[in-house]
Amino acid sequence: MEGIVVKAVGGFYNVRTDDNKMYQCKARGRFKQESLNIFVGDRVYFTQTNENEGVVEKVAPKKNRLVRPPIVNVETVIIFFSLKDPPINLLLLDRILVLAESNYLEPVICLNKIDLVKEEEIEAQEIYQSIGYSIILTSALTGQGVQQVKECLKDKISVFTGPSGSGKSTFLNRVQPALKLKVGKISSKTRRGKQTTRNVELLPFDFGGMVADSPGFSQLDLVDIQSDELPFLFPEFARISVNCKFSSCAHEHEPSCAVKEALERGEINQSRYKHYLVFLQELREMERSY
Ligand SMILES: Nc1nc2c(ncn2[C@@H]2O[C@H](COP(=O)(O)OP(=O)(O)O)[C@@H](O)[C@H]2O)c(=O)[nH]1
Ligand SMILES: [Mg+2]
Ligand SMILES: [Zn+2]
Repeated sequence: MEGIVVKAVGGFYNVRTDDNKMYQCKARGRFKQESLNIFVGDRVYFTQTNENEGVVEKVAPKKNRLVRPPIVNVETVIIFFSLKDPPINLLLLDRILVLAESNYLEPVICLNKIDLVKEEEIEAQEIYQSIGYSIILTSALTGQGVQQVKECLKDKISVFTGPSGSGKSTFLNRVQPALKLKVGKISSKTRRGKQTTRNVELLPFDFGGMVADSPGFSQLDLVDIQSDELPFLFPEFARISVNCKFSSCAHEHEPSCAVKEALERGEINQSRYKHYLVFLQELREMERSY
């Protein structure tokens, strides 16, 4: 039999089969040493030992792995920012996009709390749409964007990520009220919500697909990324860098750099380029400290 690990606690794996039955599984003896290699999100093959128990025999190859929360085979990452309370932070958005790109995830950017701002005031929408990212304007309050987000979640393993207080839990409850996720109260001091989500578990959508109940990328260090990879994690840079004089161009001080030329023509966004330099510095400093 086969299914997906939706929860892992103390050597037990809760596995959901494609026909939505749950089995509590242990790892086969021989496999136990490798049991550290079984994660939430893994597709596993198991032998049924009891009505709702089994033994994992084999794990399918993983497509990717997030470190925090520990979850594998994520396909869609819903990047959730509110436009107000708290306001959008483009440096953090670019950091999450770099992490998503480096993990081969398909990012969808939700700009939430659209009910609090005017649509024509949303600068971020144009910047990121022109790069090619999917943007959905949402409101957990009015329900705007719920249908569009559902289409992105259908039949996929997804994580929601983004700052605390941006409305992730409220919105997910709107997508599927039965999830009953805890909603954090915004503290009037910081205008940020409290962190209310913890252990990772995949929750099923009744329209198909699953979502991690704790936010992805909760550790936002750019670990495991090499500084010379970074130019390829900004897709709009990668597309035109074929025209840079040097194939290893870091788009910094090199002559005949197509990226810098595009920046001067206004075809590359200033804040994206600025954040690129911030991350480049960060990665080089990490590399020097090894
Ligand atoms: N005006 C408005 N408030 C929202 C919206 N979505 C969430 N909120 C509020 O923002 C606060 C934080 O929401 P929560 O779902 O806990 O955010 P999370 O930390 O990202 O999970 C709560 O007080 C929600 O009621 C929205 O679309 N519009
Ligand atoms: Mg939450
Ligand atoms: Zn260049």
